[in-house]
Amino acid sequence: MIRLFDTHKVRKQVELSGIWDFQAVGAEDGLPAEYSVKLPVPGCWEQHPDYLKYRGVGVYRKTVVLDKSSNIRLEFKGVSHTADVYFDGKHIAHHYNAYTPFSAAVMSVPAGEHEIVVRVDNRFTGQSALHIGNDYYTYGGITRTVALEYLENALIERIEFIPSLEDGKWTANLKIHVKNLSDTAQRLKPVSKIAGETVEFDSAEVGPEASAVFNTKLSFKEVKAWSNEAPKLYMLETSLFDGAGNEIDDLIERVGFREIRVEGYELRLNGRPINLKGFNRHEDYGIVGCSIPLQLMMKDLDLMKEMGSNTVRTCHYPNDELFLDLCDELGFYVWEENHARGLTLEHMQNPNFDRQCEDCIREMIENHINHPSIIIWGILNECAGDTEEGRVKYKKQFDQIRRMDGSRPVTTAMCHYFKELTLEYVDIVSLNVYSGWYNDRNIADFYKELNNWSETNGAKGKPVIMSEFGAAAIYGYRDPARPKWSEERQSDIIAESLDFYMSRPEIVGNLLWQFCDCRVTEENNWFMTRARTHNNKGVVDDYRRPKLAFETVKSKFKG
Ligand code: ADA
Repeated sequence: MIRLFDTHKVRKQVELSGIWDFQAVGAEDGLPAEYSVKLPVPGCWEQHPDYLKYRGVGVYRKTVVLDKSSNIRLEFKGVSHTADVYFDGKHIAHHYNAYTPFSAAVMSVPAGEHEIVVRVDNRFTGQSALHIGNDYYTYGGITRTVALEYLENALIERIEFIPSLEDGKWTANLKIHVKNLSDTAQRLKPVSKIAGETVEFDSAEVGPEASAVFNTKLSFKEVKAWSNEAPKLYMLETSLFDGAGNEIDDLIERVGFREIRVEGYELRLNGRPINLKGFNRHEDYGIVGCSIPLQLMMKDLDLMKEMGSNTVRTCHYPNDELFLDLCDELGFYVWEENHARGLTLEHMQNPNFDRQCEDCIREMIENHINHPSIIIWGILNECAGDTEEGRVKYKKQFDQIRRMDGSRPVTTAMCHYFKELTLEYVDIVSLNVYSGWYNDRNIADFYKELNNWSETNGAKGKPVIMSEFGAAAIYGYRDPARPKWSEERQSDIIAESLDFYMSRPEIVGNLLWQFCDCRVTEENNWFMTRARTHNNKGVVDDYRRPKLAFETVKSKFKG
């Protein structure tokens, strides 16, 4: 499944999910002559008995048959973590980062059989600044859906729909990004339909192989707002016409009318203060790894809802669009962030770091800007924001986000208490604090010290989110002495944390670390502090079996 709704009526789109040929190869090898294995796409290669912990290079192959001669585009929703794509032997795309989509067009492809080959690399090398051995697992493979699209000589590349409330009335800025694929100039004209209104743009001449943006501001009389309680969605259908008036392409988006703002210590949705109750969730599930099928994504959200949660943080990378579609439909608030976890200054000095972060932010926002569920953009979880060089990099990334989308508050989850230099850049102060687990500091006293520090060091008057807190427990390990790693102790620490944090007026959100246990890498000695080579701080385990803390969280969030 590509999305939870049809994105085209005109453009023909074929999903390439299914069984692909696969061959593991050496890092220096060329493309294989023979393929000995079959693997499902989407999927992680770790689900195959021969590749349970394979870190290396693997090549996927699929034969497709085009029923007519056409320009085509291949769209990959996620390949972990570096992809090189070949079409009929010709290299057409290179992409780094497991968690953002990319595409490549091929012009004038004849009807008949063609070969798609994807070389996938999940190694940790100096080339990769963001995927490193870390406290989550970097799986390998084509882990999200692939689609093949038939294109005419121009296409709608993407659409941006930014709603806002002006004097109680909904308006929206609408931008249609189109591209002329041909080598001659042509007149193009988009027409959009939403909520019973039709928007005719003036046609414009677009140069050979050039892009153009059609921009307008819309006002609406009677539309319903999107919120957690009533997640009303609208289809935004845009057609593209050529100079002769032929409808040559279309793109359907699904949007919601909602506005999110920080006002004083409050986070306001459609003018009304909201409180975020939720979880950090890694895309990880026993057996299937990071390639989670729809029904299990939905199960996660159902479990969160059962606990009275309304929010999910996509720690520490952009998520599968299907998951975001579900959040839109079910009315979950989402904090989405770029890909980075715990990078030291040395990691941030990798020559590829700035570019890889910039690409990740750009691809995240371009692809996810229309999801009403996303109400916060985050960056650089627990990186070196306590250094001068780090501060400059944080600023650069916040500036990039605000340039691309000024409609959502920005934040970063921080842990360099009393030293962080980035407080002035955030709209919301986000604190990762493990009092009670990594140390026996008093939860309330330590928070008050932190709050005092942030208020006097650049974040005066800003709301706070407790972006991570929690404790580890091994599923099934019960002990009346309530030692660390027992389900009882985890539940105690969470209960005490929630009782205090939920009583503070400036804390607008509590996001537990974490929803589910997740696999971590053996590299960088993670196994030494992570029993089972998993981060065990989930309130459910990696198979979603609830620990004692499940009921505790439920009683606090619902109580
Ligand atoms: C950090 C980090 C998480 C996780 C957590 C933990 O706060 O952001 O990714 O590693 O600590 O379990 O210690």
